[in-house]
Amino acid sequence: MKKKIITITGAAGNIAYSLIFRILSGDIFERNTKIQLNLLDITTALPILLGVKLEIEDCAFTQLDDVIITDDPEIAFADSDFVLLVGAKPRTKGMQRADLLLDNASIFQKQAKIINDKAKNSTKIIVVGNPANTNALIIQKNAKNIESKNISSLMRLDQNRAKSILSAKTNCKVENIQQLIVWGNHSATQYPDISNCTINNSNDDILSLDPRWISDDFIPRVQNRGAEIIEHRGKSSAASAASAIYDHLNTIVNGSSDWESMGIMTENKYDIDDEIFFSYPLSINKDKINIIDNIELNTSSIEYIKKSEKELLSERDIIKDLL
Ligand code: NAX
Repeated sequence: MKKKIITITGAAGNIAYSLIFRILSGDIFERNTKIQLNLLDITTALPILLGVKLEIEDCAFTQLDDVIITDDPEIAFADSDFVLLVGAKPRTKGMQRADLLLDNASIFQKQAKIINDKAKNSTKIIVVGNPANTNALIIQKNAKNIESKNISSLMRLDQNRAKSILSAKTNCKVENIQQLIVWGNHSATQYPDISNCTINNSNDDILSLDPRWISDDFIPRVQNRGAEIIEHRGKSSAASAASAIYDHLNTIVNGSSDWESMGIMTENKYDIDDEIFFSYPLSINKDKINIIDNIELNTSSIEYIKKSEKELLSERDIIKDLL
C-alpha cells in the first residue's frame, strides 16, 4: 500500500472545510494510495477540529488511512509529503493587506522551523495564507532542508477567476482557453495576462476583444475579485480557494498540459528580483517546474509586472527581520 501524509494548517477554518473533502473525494493520487491527513489548528479551535474529524469519518472515504487532529505543529508536520499552509488570520472587510503582513509573518516563521525539522526533506509546500507570496519567502528562508523548488504559493485561484471571466466574455468554454497566465503577487497588483492566450487553439477571439475591455474591465475585475467576494459574503473566498488549492496540488503531482501560474522563487529572464516568490508562466511536468522564459512583453505588460514586483519588494522589506 502506498501512503501519503498531507498536513493542512488552519484545518478548522473556512477553506479547509471545503478543501479536505475535495482532496479525499478527488483523484489526485492513484486509487491504491492511502491518505493520512494531519490537521493543525490553534488550541481554541480543537473542538471544531474534532467536529471536522467526525464528519470526515462519516463520509467513509475509501482512500482515507487516518485523520490526526492536533494543535501541536511537531505532530502535524511529522513525515509530511505535502504541507498545505492555509492557517492564518484572514483578511476581513475593510482590512488592508499591510495589516495582515506582520500578524501572519511570525506564524509562518515558527512553522517553517518545525517543517524543516519534522517533515520529509522532499515535502512539497503550498502556501495559501496571506500574504501568500511573502509567507512563502519566510518559509523558504527558515526551512533550509527543503529545496526552494518544492515551495510554491497559490495563484491558481487568480488564474481560474481570470479564465472564468474571459470565458463569459467570449462565450467559450473554460477548458478551451489556454495559456492564460497571472504574473506577480496574489494581490490587487497581480497582472492577469491574456496576450498569449488561445481559445480553441486560435488567438482570433483574443485579438477581436476591445483593448479597453481588457484594461478597464477584465484586469481590474480579476485583480479585485477577492474584495468583490468579501463585499458580498462578508468573508473571503473559501470554496473557490479550496478548489484552486486542489487544482494546484493536482498540477504538482500530475503535471499539466497548459501553462500554469504559481508563485515561485527562481532566476528568470524577466528582470524580476530572484529573491521573492513571484507568479510566472510555468510549464509543469511531473515533478519538474519550468519557467516559460521566451515571452515578448510590451511596455504595458512590463509596467504591470514591475508594479507587482515593487509591492513584493516592499512586503519583503517589512518582514526582513524574519528572513
Ligand atoms: P479562516 O479564518 O476561516 O481559517 C483560518 C484558520 O487558521 C482558523 O481556523 C485559525 O484558527 C487558523 N489558524 C490561525 N493561526 C494558526 C496557527 N498558528 N496554526 C494553525 N492554524 C492557525 O480563514 P480562511 O477563509 O480559511 O482563509 C485562510 C487563509 O487563506 C487566509 O490567510 C486568507 O487570506 C487566505 N486566502 C488565500 C488565497 C490565495 O489565493 N492565496 C485565497 C483565499 C484566501 O483569502
